[in-house]
Amino acid sequence: MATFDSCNPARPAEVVATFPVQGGGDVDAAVAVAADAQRAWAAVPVPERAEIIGQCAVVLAQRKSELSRLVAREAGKVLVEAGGDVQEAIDMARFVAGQGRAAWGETVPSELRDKLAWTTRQPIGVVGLITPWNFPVAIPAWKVFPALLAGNGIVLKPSEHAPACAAAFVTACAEAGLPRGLLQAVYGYADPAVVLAVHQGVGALSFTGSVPTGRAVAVAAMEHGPKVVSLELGGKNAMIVRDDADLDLVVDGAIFGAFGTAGQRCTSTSRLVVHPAIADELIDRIVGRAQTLRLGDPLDPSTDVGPVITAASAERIVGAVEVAVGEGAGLACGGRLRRDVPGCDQGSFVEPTVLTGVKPASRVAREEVFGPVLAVLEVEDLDEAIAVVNSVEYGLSASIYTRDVNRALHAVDRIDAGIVYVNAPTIGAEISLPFGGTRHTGNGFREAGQRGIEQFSQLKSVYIDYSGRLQRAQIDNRAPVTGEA
Ligand code: UN1
Repeated sequence: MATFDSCNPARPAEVVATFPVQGGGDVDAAVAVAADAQRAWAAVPVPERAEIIGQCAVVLAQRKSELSRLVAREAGKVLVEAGGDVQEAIDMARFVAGQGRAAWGETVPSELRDKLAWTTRQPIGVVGLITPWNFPVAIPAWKVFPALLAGNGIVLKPSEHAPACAAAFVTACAEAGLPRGLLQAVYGYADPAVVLAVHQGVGALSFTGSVPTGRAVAVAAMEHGPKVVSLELGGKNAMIVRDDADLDLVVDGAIFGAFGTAGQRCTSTSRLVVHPAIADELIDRIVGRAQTLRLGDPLDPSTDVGPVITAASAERIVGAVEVAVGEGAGLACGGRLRRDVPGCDQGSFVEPTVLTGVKPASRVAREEVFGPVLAVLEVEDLDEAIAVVNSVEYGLSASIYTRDVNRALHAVDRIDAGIVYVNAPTIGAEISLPFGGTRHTGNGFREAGQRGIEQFSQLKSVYIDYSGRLQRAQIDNRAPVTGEA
């Protein structure tokens, strides 16, 4: 059988794990096994499902160090951020476990006497999950735990860049007591993902990744029958900085937001929309800090910025910087691809990059770079700054730095994004609020929070008439229609 290797992006010759390249037949088998296990799981009371999910949190917490090291080795995330990734999965398991004893539907008063009206949730059946490499434990967890609580079986297709993280997550869930077969994983490149998207046995598909792949997957899924398809795609997240902002706070936020995870988060801060009165000072300070960031092995606790995931990504990122400079941006720092980072043989790193004088219409101001590149745009008027923030095709996350509460809330109201921060960068969402975006970032669903379960369950409205006679909604207890105008 053909196999593929996942490797350490810091040292691509170092193989982390070897997995089979799976295809259609493997997906068929995985769906069949998950469907079989799901029939029994759907009959398990929700609080009991929740207890097993709670146990997943316990096992993940016991393994946090080991899993974090694996995330650092396979996805190239620096150790503290790898720890955050695993912690997000633990948090999600705990949150979802708690939901197992919370409201499951709603009860509303009926307009008729002796009648009940309420909703309940039904499982979808088998759900397909396609997940990216950049949060290789957290994002599977965001999807897997709500889907399990809702009573579904699961087939998970993780990114080919982080299969070992997904496999370790699946193993932890199995050891926590998840019934055999309920959570299946299939490995490989695009093939199993495409088969999953169009599979007749899969009732819902949840995808996180790039816009072109997400669109292709969604179109294929919709063409092949009724399927709930939820998409979590890109971002072009902006931080507005007003002239009254605490600049120490802004510098810390911009550095973490733009260069954390080497800029490879869908929530990364990629635009700084700054008031001209403070722009020069702020750029100087951000550039000063950016130049002190240490590139290195993610496993070394003194490393600030790890490698980007592949050589091809690194080339794409520096290509975007070159285009930006060609379009008139100033290169204040960074912009170079580095393959000479000590201890990181042939790993591809991109230096933290700050581009100045960026025009809202230029490509780097509009297109997702997915790398450590911060584009600075100068805008004086707050409403104009908000219009710039809203002018791109994405609406995932945004932030405003100001000490003026009126300005802050004015922006919160008008920014068109799924997540808005005040005096904090665009990254760092917590799992108990919904996560997702507007416009091309997604298709209206949200992950996490109380409503994270919605993409994985069907609502059923139930009416129970205990009056013993026919009661007609909208008709009885109303004045009769006479026929006269
Ligand atoms: C992603 O970038 O794909 O808010 C997810 C954050 C993290 C999740 C990011 N909690 O940055």
